[in-house]
Amino acid sequence: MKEIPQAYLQPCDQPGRLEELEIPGFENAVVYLPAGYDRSEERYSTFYLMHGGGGDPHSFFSADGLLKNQLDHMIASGEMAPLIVIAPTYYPPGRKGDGIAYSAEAVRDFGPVLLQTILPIVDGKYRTIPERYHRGMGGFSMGAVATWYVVMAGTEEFYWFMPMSGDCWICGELGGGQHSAQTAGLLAVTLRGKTFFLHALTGDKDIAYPNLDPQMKAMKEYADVFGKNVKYSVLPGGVHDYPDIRRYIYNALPEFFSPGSADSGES
Ligand code: FER
Repeated sequence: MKEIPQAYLQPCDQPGRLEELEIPGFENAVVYLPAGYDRSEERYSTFYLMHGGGGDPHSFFSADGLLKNQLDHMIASGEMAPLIVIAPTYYPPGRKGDGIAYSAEAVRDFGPVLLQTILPIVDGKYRTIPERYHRGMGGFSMGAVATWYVVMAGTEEFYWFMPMSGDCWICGELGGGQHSAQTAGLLAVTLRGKTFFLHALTGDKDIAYPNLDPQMKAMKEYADVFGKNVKYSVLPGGVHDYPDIRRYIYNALPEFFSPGSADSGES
């Protein structure tokens, strides 16, 4: 897995910008608009990026500017086509500190909110390409758990998925580890015949590795559903924190929204 170039941590001379977007019943989402958005008539792909447990929309787009700088540089260098990144939250106001059992409910309930409420708001306000081939979703930890719910329910709306350091909880908390065969089986029956691309990433020192790794291995048993359209990458030494997650985004996001990726899933 490539390292993020040091220069990408610094501000870029072709910066995009961040703004807030109101979502009924939730704190504002943070939206990243790429350089040139305000001067063009272009339409852009959208990527929905979900924070980890206890976090909020500013967890990824924090005051340190690191993810924003990274995205600016990835686009300015031509590594990645310009895109819009939306960072919503799955917590209703005041509930982000309510612990893991509540988080499990919040991410489950968030799937329908994203599909039915947030997508139309985003597509109504921004110049998006409102088609599933131009929509992706990813997230860290509980944000990955949220992503797996949308993998199950949202392939009409989404084609590209990037769960990072978090497993699928459709069979219960930490279900990817505790019930790997059942989880993989449910994913397989749900996704058989659907077209999508999924890249799961984690580190072998990550607390979620014992949950995600058996799930990904169990999924590989269903080669007709999870073939070259599913990639799984493990960073040696990678841990459960935002710096390694930014590295996963650096490696995986440029594969999205591009015709070559869907059938080139070497890991
Ligand atoms: C995992 C998925 C999510 C995991 C932890 C989480 C330990 C989230 C934890 C938290 O928000 O506290 O596989 O493994």
